[in-house]
Amino acid sequence: MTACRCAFAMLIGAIAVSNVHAESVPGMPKESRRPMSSSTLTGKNTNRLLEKYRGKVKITASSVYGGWPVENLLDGKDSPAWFSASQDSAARGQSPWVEVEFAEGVTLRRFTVIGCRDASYPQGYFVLAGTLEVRDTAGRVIYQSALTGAGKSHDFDFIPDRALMNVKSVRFTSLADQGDVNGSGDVALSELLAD
Ligand SMILES: [Ca+2]
Repeated sequence: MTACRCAFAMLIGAIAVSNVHAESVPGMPKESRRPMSSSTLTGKNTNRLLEKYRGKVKITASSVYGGWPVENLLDGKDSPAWFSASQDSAARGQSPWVEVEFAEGVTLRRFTVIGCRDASYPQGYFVLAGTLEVRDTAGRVIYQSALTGAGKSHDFDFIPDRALMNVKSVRFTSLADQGDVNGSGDVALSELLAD
């Protein structure tokens, strides 16, 4: 992996997502269909759910770069991060995603995606905009929302206007990223938090 330090060539991504809106899903709460807005971190996510089910959740991704496994998303540390495989980025025409699956239906109040803070490759791999899709134990999409990342590390904080019940899986997918500003064409995320 070659870290490109010619950072902040993210203008293209920012423009690309300006017209993206959360898709309409039948039966989805009205609040979820609002247009994409900037994510704002409001206090720390307690990570209640992932602490409670530690070791009992299934974590998967669209791909993995060797040495930066998907388990890095749940290790409780900003570094190391998870990296997608080479060329698995929105900037390269792909839809890289990460997903948490619970062993049983849970109540979800908040889901936070911590942007790349990897100590070795801290720049050039950010996801700039992404969408969250939550499914219940019947496989139905019960919540979908798209956000642009907030802050210098591009974090995403999804807070539904009411608690989501009977949640089985949560998937975050990159809509725009810096896959075109690093040598590998990949993206990275540091951590996932669920309350
Ligand atoms: Ca981590």
